[in-house]
Amino acid sequence: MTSAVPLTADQVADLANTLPLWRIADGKAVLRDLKFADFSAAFDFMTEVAGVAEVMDHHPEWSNVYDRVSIRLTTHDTGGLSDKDIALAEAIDAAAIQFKG
Ligand code: H2B
Repeated sequence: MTSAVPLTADQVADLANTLPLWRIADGKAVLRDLKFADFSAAFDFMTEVAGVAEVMDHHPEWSNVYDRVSIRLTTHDTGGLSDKDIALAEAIDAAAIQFKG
């Protein structure tokens, strides 16, 4: 498995363009809150993302309440944001489109 590459300061500064659906928390993490039709859709989304995360060996911090999922992405191995967070965020954005119907 390839190791995570920390984002440069320029890449962090450009995150609003790279990941427009995510908020940046202290330059150390990105956050996104999602709402689905119901619990079943939210859980199907989480199941899809869990599979992607396993393949990527990069895992979200997240919580679920009924039809809502809150996600925080950061890289524990490097103590901040890395290329793996961008890749996982992009995969999550694609899954959100799929499961939001
Ligand atoms: N997920 C996240 N979000 N950050 C990491 O640093 C990380 C991970 N490291 N998943 C992986 C697992 C590492 O612990 C294994 C050993 O590759």
